Amino acid sequence: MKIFEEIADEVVKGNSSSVEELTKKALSQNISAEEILNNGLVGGMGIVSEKFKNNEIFIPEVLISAKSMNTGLEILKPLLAEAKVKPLGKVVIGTVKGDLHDIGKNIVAMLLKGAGFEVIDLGADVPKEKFLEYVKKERADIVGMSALLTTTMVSMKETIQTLKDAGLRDNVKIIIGGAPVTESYAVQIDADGYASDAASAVDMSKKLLNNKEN
Ligand code: B1M
Repeated sequence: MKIFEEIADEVVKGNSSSVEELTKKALSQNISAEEILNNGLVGGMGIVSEKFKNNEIFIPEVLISAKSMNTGLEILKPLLAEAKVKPLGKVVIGTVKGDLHDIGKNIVAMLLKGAGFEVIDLGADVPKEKFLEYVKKERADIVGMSALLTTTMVSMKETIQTLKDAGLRDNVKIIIGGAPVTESYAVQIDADGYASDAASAVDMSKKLLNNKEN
């Protein structure tokens, strides 16, 4: 449908006022909030995600697109809640204890949201106890941890141990990332996945949940 392409296009351009206008226009044409979300907004962020992965666009453009997507999402939210549209899964995400770097984590959170996940962002400097609390409280499907300092990577390991001690390790998939983090570190600390960038974090999250269902 042309209006979906138009919404997606404006998300890619990061044009919040057009996204708002087109989202309202689509609703006035009796198109469901779910379709607008999946085909328009999420479709647009999917293109952004691919472009970011291919180095065709960079962080500022991703942030602007995500902001425009959020403008549309805010309009749809009450309708989606009414229609009980099921998100792809629930992700609890944060930058680990001692670490204040949140730019990369915020991009990961935005792309996950853009892909249709429900994201609970705990912010930065998140202690292991808080991850545990939210995994329990929110019945999360995925825990996402970010670290930018070599000295804080150990908090990822401690958080996983805390989940194990609470008997909740097997209830969630754990994905980690951040500049100093590697695939082999993920294996070493018993995380389920590592992603080098935000778009890969979305791919990995989808993959892990598919495996969880099987
Ligand atoms: Co700091 N800092 N910093 N810093 N900082 C680095 C990380 C550093 C490499 C700079 C350097 O020395 N060359 C260095 C770390 C060295 C090390 O440990 N090996 C460093 C240091 C030392 C420090 C301080 C200790 C400096 C000081 O005070 N002496 C201090 C620590 C504070 C603390 O955290 N306790 C500090 C402070 C800061 C600022 C507050 C000033 C600021 C952060 C602001 C903020 O985030 N709100 C800052 C910044 C901006 C940086 C650099 C310059 C940029 C980081 C960034 O945002 N990159 C950084 C140098 C660098 O990386 N070139 C540096 C852009 C971002 C989009 O990339 O976060 O890697 P990134 O995220 C990517 C991927 O990694 C991945 O996807 C993202 C998008 O593609 N990803 C995930 C990230 N999280 C993921 C999670 C996933 C999956 C993928 O799954 C859940």
